[in-house]
Formats: sequence, structure tokens, C-alpha cells
Amino acid sequence: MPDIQARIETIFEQVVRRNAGEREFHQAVKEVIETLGPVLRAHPEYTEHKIIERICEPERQIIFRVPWQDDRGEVQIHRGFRVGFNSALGPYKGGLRFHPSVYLGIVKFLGFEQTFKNAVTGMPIGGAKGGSDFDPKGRSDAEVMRFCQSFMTELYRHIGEFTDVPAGDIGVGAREIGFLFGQYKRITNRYESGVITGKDPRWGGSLVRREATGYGVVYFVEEMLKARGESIEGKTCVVSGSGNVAIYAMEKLEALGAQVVACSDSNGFVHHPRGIHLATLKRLKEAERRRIRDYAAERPDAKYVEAGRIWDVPCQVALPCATENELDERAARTLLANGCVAVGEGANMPVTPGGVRAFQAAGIAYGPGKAANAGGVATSALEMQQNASRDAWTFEYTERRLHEIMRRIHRDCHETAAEFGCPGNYVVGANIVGFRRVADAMLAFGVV
Ligand code: NDP
Ligand code: 2IT
Repeated sequence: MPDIQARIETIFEQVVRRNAGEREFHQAVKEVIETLGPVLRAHPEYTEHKIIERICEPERQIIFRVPWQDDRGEVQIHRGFRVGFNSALGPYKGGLRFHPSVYLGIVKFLGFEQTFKNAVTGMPIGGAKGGSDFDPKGRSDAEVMRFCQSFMTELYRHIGEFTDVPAGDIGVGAREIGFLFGQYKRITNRYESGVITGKDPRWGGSLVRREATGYGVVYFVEEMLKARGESIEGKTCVVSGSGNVAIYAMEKLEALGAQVVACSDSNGFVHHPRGIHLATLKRLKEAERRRIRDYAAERPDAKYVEAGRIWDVPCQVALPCATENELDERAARTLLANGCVAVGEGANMPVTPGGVRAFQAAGIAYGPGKAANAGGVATSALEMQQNASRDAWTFEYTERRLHEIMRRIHRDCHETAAEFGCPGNYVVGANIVGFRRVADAMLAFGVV
């Protein structure tokens, strides 16, 4: 058998060649496969059956036109995507992202990440992602509805509770999920609750799904700190973003006695040394869909910095909860110099490879998204369980389940990292836990 490292490099070169120009996808693949050497050496059957080559090739990719009419009657054309990446462990599962930056390379990076993340949860879900280059920002509810209806008019034929189960991501929240589900129900003549997650709890959604990703990240960071004999209480925190994940990460940090002093959106950040006032932030962002600069207008002791660098704000815990590659090596060095001891990725791939290396070299607690933000999709799987049994659980019970899942994810990643000679390295832990689960199912199914 050729040298494993050389083989991994050859596979990576093929991925780059076969997926030209999709740099986020290349980055996500590299980050995973470069950690798999030890597990491939221990299990030659993975190499023999070309599991890595197969895992890097999406099972199916759907691209479609999404035409709709805006409020002025003008026709708009967007592009829709759904990539079913891997269904070895269950139906395809993963969110939909509506953001102008969406193209196939973003959807594939997210679908690839999702495959491993979903396996890390230990729940029966495969990996997928989808979305569109449509930007809901500044659009009326009626425009968002027409867009969602057009999007679902194509997507409906590719999804189903046993086939592919979408959910939200950037730009897709409860409003969009409602419009998407409404159109699916109308076209198919079926009230198939389990076809989409993140629904409003009043019509089939799970309590805690809205909070789950943010709460889960904080639970994960709490476990990492506990493993080092520390706690989250009293820590000063910075959370980037001010969307679904960021808001509920802040809520849980506050509940556990930490103080959040800064958050952001794509225009700038606010620094509020007395602590971000969550009720104000929620009203501005959730109810009124306004910008983070409006927070400073309402809280005069907070400072708004347009186009600034949020990671310059000193903190002990940093949670990047906005988007990919938002925290680079320079930002990581600033955080370290300011005394940061823990980083938990609420977003998918928010830290650049240079940033990750800096955190790992410094030996701080660094929780990669595949483990740290898995609470969202895990609670989606709990929503699927409730839908399948036509049941609805209480907030307390569902949150307890989420908390147990996050503790188990932490333990699995921690133990696996140590087993493969990299104690405390949650990147190695999460990648190997996820990979082994997917790979073993693929081996069992034969060449499919
Ligand atoms: P939201 O749309 O609710 O919020 C996104 C936030 O990030 C907004 O504050 C937005 O600012 C900011 N943001 C988005 N894109 C950019 C960009 N290109 N540059 C700077 N800021 C940006 O999305 P979510 O909170 O749901 O998602 C945030 C991250 O968490 C994403 O990486 C997503 O993939 C990940 N994630 C989400 C899960 C979920 O359950 N929702 C589960 C696991 C991970 P603005 O308003 O200015 O665009
Ligand atoms: O990145 C993610 O894990 C999500 N956007 C949530 C996916 C889901 O199916 O709940």
C-alpha cells in the first residue's frame, strides 16, 4: 500500500481538480482529510474500498432556476441549490442558506461539514445543504413568500421525510420555513411535518430548536473548560454575528454567569462594556429586523464601530457565530495576546486554517464547528422524532436532551483525540468520530 500521507495528498489534488474554483469546499476537505492519517493506518479497509474518495464526492447535486416577481412586478431570477452529500447514516439533513454569496462551492463545503457533524451527533441523519443567492434583507414579507414558494416548487420533488430534510441557516429562519412548508404541503397534498425542521412549535416544530445551536455551543465550551478545571462563570465573552446562533449563545452565556461585551453584523460591531442588553438586541434583530448600529443608538454607553474588527475587543471566550473565515490568523493572535482561553465555533468554518493553527499552538480550548455547533442539527433530529411519533415534548425535557447530547459529543471527541495520540485536539477528535461512523456504514453497504 502506498504511503498514507502521499495518498491523502493525491486525493486532495483530485478534489481540487474536479471541483475547480470552489475554494471553501477545498478548505473544508483539506481540514478533514489531513487529520485522518492515523485512522487510515489502523484500518486499511477504508483505503482499499476508497472510502475517502467516495466521501469527497457528493451523492447528488441539484441546481435550479428560481424565478419570482418583486413588489413592483419586476421578474427576478435566482439560482437554487440542494446537495445531498452523504446518506450512509440516514436521510440527507442540513439547512438552507439564502445569502448573495451562495454558489455551489459554499453549498458543497457546508454539505461536506454537515456529513461529519451529523455523524458526530450520533443520530440517524445523513449530510446535505442547500440554498440560494437570494438576499431576504430589505425584501418585504410578500416578496420573501413568493421567492420561497418558487424555490419549493422545484425543491419539493427532491425532498421528503425519508429522503432529505432541510432546515434553516443564514437568511432562513421561522418566517422562511413557514412559507417553504406551506408550499410543500400545498403541492404534495400531504401534511408531512417531518419533511422540514425549524418549524414554529405551534405547527409541528420542536421547542428549543430556535435556541439549540447557540445553547449547544455554550454547553460545548463549558465542557471544554471543565476538562481544564475552569468554568464559564464570570468570563468576559465576545460573540460575532447577531442572528439566530449568536443571540441564543449570548442568552446561555448570560444564564451561566458570563458577560457578553460585543456582537456584530456584516456592517460593524457594538462594544458594550457593561454587557449586551439582550432584550434590546432581540427586539431590534428578531422583531424589527434592524441593524446592529441601531443598538448603539438605543444604548448610549455602547460604542458602534463601522467595518471594525470585533476580535480586537479583549475577551476570555470568543464565539464566532456569523460566517466562514471570519476569524483569521491575525485576529487569533490578537485574541491570544488579550488572554482568550476558549473559542467555540457557532458558525461553520469561521476560523481560517492559520487561525486554527495559532489556537492549537497556544494550547487553548478550541472547539470546531462540527462538534461545537452540532446542537442545532441534533435538535432538528429531535424534532423529526417528535414528528414521527406525533408528539410534542416540553421545553425542559428537550433542553435536557440537548444538554446530554452536547456532553456526549464532547466526551466522544475528547476520548477519540486521546486515543489517536492528540489529547485536547477536538479537531482530530471530531473528524475521526464523524469519519468512522460514516465510513463503517459505507463499508457495510458495499459499493453504492
Ligand atoms: P442568521 O442569518 O440568523 O445570522 C447570521 C449573522 O451573521 C448575521 O448577524 C449576519 O449579519 C452575519 N453574517 C452573515 N453573513 C455574513 C458575512 N458574509 N459577513 C459578515 N457577517 C455575516 O444565521 P445563523 O445565526 O443561523 O447562522 C450563523 C452561522 O451559524 C452560519 O455559519 C451557519 O451556517 C451556522 N450554523 C447555523 C445553525 C442554525 O441552526 N441556524 C446550526 C449550525 C451552524 P447581516 O445581518 O449583516 O448579514
Ligand atoms: O449548519 C447546520 O448544522 C444547520 N444549519 C442546521 C441544520 C439542520 O438541519 O438543523
